[in-house]
Amino acid sequence: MTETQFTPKTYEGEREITWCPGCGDYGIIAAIRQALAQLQIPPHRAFFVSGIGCGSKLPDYLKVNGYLGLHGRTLPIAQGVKIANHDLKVIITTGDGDSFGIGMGHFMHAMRRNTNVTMIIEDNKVYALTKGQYSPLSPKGWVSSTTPDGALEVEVNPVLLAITGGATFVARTFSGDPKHMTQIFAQAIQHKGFAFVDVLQICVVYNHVNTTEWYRPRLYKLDGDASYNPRDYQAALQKAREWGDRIPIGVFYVEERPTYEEQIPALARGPLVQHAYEGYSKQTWDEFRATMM
Ligand SMILES: Cc1ncc(C[n+]2csc(CCOP(=O)(O)OP(=O)(O)O)c2C)c(N)n1
Ligand code: SF4
Repeated sequence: MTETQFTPKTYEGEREITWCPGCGDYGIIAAIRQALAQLQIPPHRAFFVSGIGCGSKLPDYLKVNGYLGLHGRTLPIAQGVKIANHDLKVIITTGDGDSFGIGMGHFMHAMRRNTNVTMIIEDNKVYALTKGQYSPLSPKGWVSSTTPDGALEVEVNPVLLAITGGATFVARTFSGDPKHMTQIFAQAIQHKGFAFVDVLQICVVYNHVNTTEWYRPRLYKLDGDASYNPRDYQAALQKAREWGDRIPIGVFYVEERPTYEEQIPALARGPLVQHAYEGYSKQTWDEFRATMM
């Protein structure tokens, strides 16, 4: 039997957590730490990227490599990190506003590239940090400070969008189900390619509709349905459209496709950060680096 080296505590950060009591983000961060320990990922081999928002504070509360980027710019950063050092496990933790509002364009292109990163959405269906304005995931008719008469647009369906956009692992889980989240996060992190996980996240301050009491009787697990095959594209599309009285959680879709990094010839010689100073002296590189500091 091999000895366990890393435990969920290994990844615990030192900063004081400032989320509201009862926020679903507490469950998400606990499940992420569980999944990292389950996979025995050394903290220095994990790189978390986030944007701006309540959920985007998450990497700040972990003891791993992390980068809190600009609002909506998680994916350019995450893909850059992955290309510079494809030995790292790159994980994005971000809100639905960050990803599907200002960050939407990046999302579409990252999926079709199939960059080998994991994107975890803390989906509370509002812009919580900035006091509860509607987000692209708020349902049509949603009343907020910016939509006092109800949102006019239909909401984005993130799972359907991920399947049709080219993500090669697409799942949904719930911030109130620690075991399910851990299992889904571990699968997503292990997947080779763009892995997308939509986490239905409780926001006790700005979302009084999609509460724990609202979700519990509606959620059911695809994982428990032996007749469901996540490699069946048409079945996945159909499941992704289900919302309302019954809401599926679990793995919707899985596909194998070459990753973006695999198709870059230079990366076959190992991570870029380990390449020799080809054609330039070390002094030249050191001088160049010094100009960037
Ligand atoms: C370029 C830019 N535009 C707008 C903002 C203001 N802003 C900060 S967080 C945020 C929305 C966050 O919502 P979401 O990503 O859903 O995260 P949550 O707070 O709900 O976890 C906005 C609009 C900003 N910081 N930068
Ligand atoms: S406002 Fe909502 S999302 Fe933000 S910390 Fe509080 S409960 Fe969590």
